Amino acid sequence: MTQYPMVSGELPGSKSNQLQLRKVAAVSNGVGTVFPSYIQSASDGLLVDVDGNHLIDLGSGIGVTGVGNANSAVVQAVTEQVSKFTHTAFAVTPYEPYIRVCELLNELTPGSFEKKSALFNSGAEAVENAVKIARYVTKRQAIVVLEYGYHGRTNLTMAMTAKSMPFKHGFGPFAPEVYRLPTSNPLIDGLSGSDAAELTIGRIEKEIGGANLAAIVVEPVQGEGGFIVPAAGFLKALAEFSKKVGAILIADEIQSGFCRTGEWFASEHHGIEPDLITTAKGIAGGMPLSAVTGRAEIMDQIHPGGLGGTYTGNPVACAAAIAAMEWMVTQDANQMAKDIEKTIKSVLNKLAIQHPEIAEVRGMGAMVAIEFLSTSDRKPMAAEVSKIAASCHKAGVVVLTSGMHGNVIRFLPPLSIPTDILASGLEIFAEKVTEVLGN
Ligand code: PLZ
Repeated sequence: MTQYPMVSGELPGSKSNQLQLRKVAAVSNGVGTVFPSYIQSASDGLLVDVDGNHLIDLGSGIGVTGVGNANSAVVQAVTEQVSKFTHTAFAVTPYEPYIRVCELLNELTPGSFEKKSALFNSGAEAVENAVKIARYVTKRQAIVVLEYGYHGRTNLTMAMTAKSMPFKHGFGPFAPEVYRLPTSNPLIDGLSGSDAAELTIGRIEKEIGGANLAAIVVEPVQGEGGFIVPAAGFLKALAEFSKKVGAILIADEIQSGFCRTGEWFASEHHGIEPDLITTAKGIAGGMPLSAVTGRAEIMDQIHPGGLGGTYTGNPVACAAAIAAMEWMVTQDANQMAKDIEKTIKSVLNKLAIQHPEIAEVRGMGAMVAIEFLSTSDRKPMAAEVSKIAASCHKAGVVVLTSGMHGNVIRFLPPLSIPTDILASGLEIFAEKVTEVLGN
């Protein structure tokens, strides 16, 4: 049996290095590349680079290819659609796949109430539109977001994103009426969900006033923030408060959705039924598509033409999404995520016993992270974490860092990753942690 990763010589290899020279010459410096091995093909948990190296993919292109790269059902659906037509603009002359995606989203997202959806291109665009809808419907302006939150790179979503470097630095002024308030981060605040919620709600009441609140936007498991899972009861309390004051609860499930956490949507772990849900990433097997799904009585208040865009709900992306969602249903992708959680946590929990710098192993399903704090003063160990990630890359394992302080490594492999490939990637990760921490 072939052993992965399969790497010959140094990474990145010579062909990748040549491409990197062209990249530096042609592509804006503002577009970064964490691991410049250039990819020519990919499958379930493997990325093959232009030098023929087979890398283990524990990041799914930032949580996108949950169904696996070049998933055969997605490839077939895309191929068929692309040979029929590639674009008409749904707002001009519509087509059926757009409707089917909306039907599937209305059915699969949490909430037993009647729902409607609208499609967009990127995650940030979905968040922008959810906020537009919430402001229109409530006739209010204030948007509450949480510490460690990430919602995108457009002007409004930069305002909603917590971390300055690299996302916001120098790009202001940012959109007004966005308020960042404390979240529940059990490792750091040590608070119960209801105590953390009391603090946040108290701040909303004093600093904004419930009557001015249009929406609270939450990530049920925070993505770029470092896979922080709010303590039980926190989101439920925010949902109840939001309802009480006539505001809208928006769950940004762009990273946590589509079976990533072992449920269709991470909101289900918290027992909440958000008024609006934003989705993207895992929705379409790598094709760019995003959506806002929510209560029909909210979604239907917007005037015709109020929501849209030239490419929104592109037919090829819709065909991919239908195939991807059907694959997740028929293959029981939630079970895959739960199995991945067991494999990852068994390795990481053992590693945490060996290394006291591992402050926490957390997350759900195939969305698990490990946070490093120094044992002497509990300071974030960002330098060590980037060293660990770089050594994994050199060994052919793609891992991603995250967290406000860059001291978290997150694992979000494709749900379809074969167990032996996942195990091999984790084994290398464990070796590199021990190498870097040296104990
Ligand atoms: N909301 C919760 O995770 C995208 C961004 C990576 P777009 N996260 C990865 C980067 O460096 O740009 C994300 C997310 C959550 C919104 C978004 C934004 O989605 O499709 O990148 O616009």
